[in-house]
Amino acid sequence: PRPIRLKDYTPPAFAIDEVNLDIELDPKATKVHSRLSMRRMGDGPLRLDGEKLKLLEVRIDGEKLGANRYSVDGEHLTIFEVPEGDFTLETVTSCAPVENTALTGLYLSSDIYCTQCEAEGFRRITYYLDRPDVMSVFRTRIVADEKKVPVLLSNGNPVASGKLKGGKHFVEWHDPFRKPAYLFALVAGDLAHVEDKFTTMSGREVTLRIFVEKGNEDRCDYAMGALKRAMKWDEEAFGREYDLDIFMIVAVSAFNMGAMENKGLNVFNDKYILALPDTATDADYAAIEAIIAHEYFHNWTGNRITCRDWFQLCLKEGLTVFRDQEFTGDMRSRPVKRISDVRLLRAHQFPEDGGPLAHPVRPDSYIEINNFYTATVYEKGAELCRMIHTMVGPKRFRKGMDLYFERHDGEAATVENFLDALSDGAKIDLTQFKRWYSQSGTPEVLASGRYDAARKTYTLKMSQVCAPTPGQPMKEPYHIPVAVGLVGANGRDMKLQLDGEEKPGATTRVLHLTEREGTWRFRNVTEKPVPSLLRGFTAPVKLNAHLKERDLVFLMRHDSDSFNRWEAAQRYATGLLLSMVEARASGGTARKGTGFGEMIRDLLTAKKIDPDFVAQIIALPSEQTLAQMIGRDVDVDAIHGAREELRASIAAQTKDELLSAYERMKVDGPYRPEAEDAGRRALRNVCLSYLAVAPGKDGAALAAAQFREADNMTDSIAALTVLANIEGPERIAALDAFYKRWQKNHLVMDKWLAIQATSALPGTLDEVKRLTQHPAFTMKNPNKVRALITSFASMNQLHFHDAKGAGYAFVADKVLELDKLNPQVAARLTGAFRSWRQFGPKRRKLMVKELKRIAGTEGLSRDVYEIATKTLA
Ligand code: B3K
Ligand code: ZN
Repeated sequence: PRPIRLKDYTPPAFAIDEVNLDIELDPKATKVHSRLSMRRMGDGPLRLDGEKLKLLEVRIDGEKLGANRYSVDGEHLTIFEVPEGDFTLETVTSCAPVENTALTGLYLSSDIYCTQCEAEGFRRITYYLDRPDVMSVFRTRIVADEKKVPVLLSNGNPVASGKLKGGKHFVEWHDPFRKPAYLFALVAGDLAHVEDKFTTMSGREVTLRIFVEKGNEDRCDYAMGALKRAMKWDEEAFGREYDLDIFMIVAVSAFNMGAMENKGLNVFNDKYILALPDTATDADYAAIEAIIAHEYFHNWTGNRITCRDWFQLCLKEGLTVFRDQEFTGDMRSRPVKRISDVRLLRAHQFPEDGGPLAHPVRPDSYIEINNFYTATVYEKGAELCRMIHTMVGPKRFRKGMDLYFERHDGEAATVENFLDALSDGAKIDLTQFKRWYSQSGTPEVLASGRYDAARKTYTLKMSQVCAPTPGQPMKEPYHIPVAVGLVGANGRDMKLQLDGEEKPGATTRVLHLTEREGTWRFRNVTEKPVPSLLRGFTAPVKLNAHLKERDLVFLMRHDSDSFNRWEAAQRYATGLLLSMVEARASGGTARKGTGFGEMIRDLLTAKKIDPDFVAQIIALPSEQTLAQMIGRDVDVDAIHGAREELRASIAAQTKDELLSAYERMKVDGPYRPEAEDAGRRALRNVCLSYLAVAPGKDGAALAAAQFREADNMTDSIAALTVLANIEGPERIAALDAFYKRWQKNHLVMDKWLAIQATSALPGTLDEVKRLTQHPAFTMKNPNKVRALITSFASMNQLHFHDAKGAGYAFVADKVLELDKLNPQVAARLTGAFRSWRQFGPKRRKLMVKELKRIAGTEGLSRDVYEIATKTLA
């Protein structure tokens, strides 16, 4: 397969002014009659994209073309000659939704017809210029059996419907907004719906409908509420109003990712819609709210302004993630949201950026675009928007965004368009900043400070380096905004006065590191401060500030910036854990540190606490995080052992406080998913997980009791997770009871699978293998694959990296099996091998062997081929 390159972009040779689709649904042979009003725009032949289609007829301006006038292969339909002026191209094709296991294009989820067109799925529905810069007005007429398929949905507004002979019926939809084909959607089946209304800021009434499989109507309330909050927030925060008369969401069970922002007809993985207290966890509720918002926000950032080409993906994804993060920050706890976003960035994006699959936020080449819906494009992309927001502040950022919408509404835009609008509207020079979009890798910032007591100055030096990444040996310096505070011995922030400034000002300042090195001198600093750097994580960098342990302890207690308090705690714990890991490897003794336990004790006994934040700060860094910090010759057993040891010693040190917090944090009254109650549950359950490893058997008993008595899924799952990691009859009994109770609920069964796949107990791999044969599992459903196999491969570091390579071999087998069904999901799973260079020679060899086996398999998809070969390179 050949790579596609950004530098080869050329505008389309034809425009499509109108699309008329007539789709007659049938599982084995869906017939699509398409009429495209076309117009020549540039040179070149008319070459339409099409895959897995049976071509039945081609006509131009009504005249049927003989086989000598066109050619077809597996990817294109080329018409040799077309009229000079406007013309109509008609094709009749057929496709087979029931055979579509790749879940891109038109497929069946249970018995529901459903489409996924982003990035290049529309070409599996009909021949088309399937690229985002070809925008058109769509009219879609859907025909199906009235009894079996009563609900027929597409984008826009319904304009006609009626009965047809032979028990069939039709509905016709018209979407007045020009859009690229990737935003097309069709959903049809025997669906139920719930309905609500939203009045927009200009007073228009919009009908809101959520469609679900029958019987699930009572599980949509939270999603509907979240949708209304998102609609209101976008009006207030960005001045963006919804533009059609109806907004629809459909929940389906077979879906390659989280959700899809099709114009007026979002399609969701039902995991992110369906929720009741006894089936969904707090984390599920939070994810539902965030994803509903994300897809809704795409209506402006993605749909009204779309991408010129797929290299510009971050234009809609990074920006929309930034918007949904801000939304959640407003709806819930802002500091906790920031902490969890940075956790996510470090867990997924940093390793990507430091490994063989590193690519810029705007990639310059790809083999399979679906492989580029990555943490880099999404999460780092969001960080880039956030940095601009940090540098200009909310008011100017809004001005920049207003200008972006004003200039590019209705267009397919580029990253340059976005940066120009922001730079003009928010009045900031982004010339150097733009490097963030084209250079891959995570910059490292080194900082050191010196206090001069005689002069009362504090001098801060910072420098930046960025290690080479694939294809990029050298990097130009980045424009890095670093928010800085200086904390006095009393724990208070000092007012900051930089050299050359008349008087002291704010206590947090954003410094701009734009060269390889920079120096800042603060004046009138009356005592030696502890620096609090990169407050709020103002840039996606790795900061090394050489802070002493006692400074970390000080910051974790006193920093006014919540993010940096959490950060200091994480660094402290990480330092301790790394020394323990090393001690295990060298047979030496580890540094002893009780500071973390003391902090936990203080936090848990403080008068006023924010439970959600405390839950974050007292949790230890994950095994994966530690592996990343170590970076080479990683010993997964030593990491696991050290982390368990520290966990147990903290638990022993603070058992009484943990127990009393566990009691105090109990939430009374009926379950409410709101952040306040969720925070209490989160803290209570972190306490439970520590107590489980405290001396004595109380922890296990508490977990067993909580498991029996829980009236909500959050508490039930937390208890079951603890039990699943303790060998014995209670474990089996709990897993069985859970299974018996929830076997009919496929989403809850996913949790049951994932808990077993992530257990640290020996024998987990065999259990996972057994579970692949269990009725609750199928390779055909991506949620099941992710719950069982991806969880094992990417969240069970201990067992995936089994010393003999059994974990690798199992996952590689599954990759190959899955690739035949669903290349996109198989390619994701292949990513589990990406950090092979971090491990010792034995494991490296075993991983490379599996990667080579994958890469060398005949008939491999483009998706898996690209990931496997790039990972090896
Ligand atoms: N835009 C979709 C992702 C499509 C992925 C295609 N492989 C969902 C989202 O980001 O909102
Ligand atoms: Zn998105």
